[in-house]
Amino acid sequence: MTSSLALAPGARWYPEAFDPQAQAALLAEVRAVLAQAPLFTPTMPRSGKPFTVRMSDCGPLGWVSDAAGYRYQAFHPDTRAPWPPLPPRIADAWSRFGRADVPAEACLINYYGPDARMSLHQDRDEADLTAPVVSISLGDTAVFRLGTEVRSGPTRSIRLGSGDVFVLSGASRLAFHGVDRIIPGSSRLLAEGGRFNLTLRRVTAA
Ligand code: MD3
Ligand code: FE
Repeated sequence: MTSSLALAPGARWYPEAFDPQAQAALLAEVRAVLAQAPLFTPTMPRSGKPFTVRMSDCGPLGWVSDAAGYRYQAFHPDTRAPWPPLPPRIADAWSRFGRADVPAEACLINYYGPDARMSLHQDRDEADLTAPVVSISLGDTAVFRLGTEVRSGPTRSIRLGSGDVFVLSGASRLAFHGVDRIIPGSSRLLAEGGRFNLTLRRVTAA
């Protein structure tokens, strides 16, 4: 049994849904993906400015950003190789916290070093906005900001720690959100420090 908190309609937080042993097993799956699909540095579509977060993906589709824009595609932007398949424990997390009837199509892996952040944004590159997004945090704590569907609306700050799961659906699926900062040294899961966040999604319309 995993307890949870409803932060807003459609936004549910499961603190420490994964115990340290399960976190280590998920991390091993992430490492194996990254051995095949190394972290890349996305750039902003208009300015070409690099993100401070580095990324990779697994599953049939992966999210990328470069001069041509934001999109999902089936291959790594640098190696051009197909994304590795979803590893079993990551796929199971989608079935358990997201949807059991259809598999996830994309798992975006974000890596935050000590100075990385993610500005307030909406996730709207998915044709299917009815499916939830499942987020898994591994490593250093993130100071996460959750707003509403309106950019200028009120926000709240939530500390997402290692092993936490956050599920967005329904009325919160188009909420603005971002990562203000991470707290270096707050977890010992990653030998190199920093934080991985996995987001599992459906991308194509049903
Ligand atoms: C709220 N990632 O990859 S995960 C992203 O911690 C992203 O790396 C953040 O925002 C991170 O797009 C936040 C939690 C999350 C994920 C998707 C959401 C919150 C969300 C979609 C809608 C509203
Ligand atoms: Fe997002």
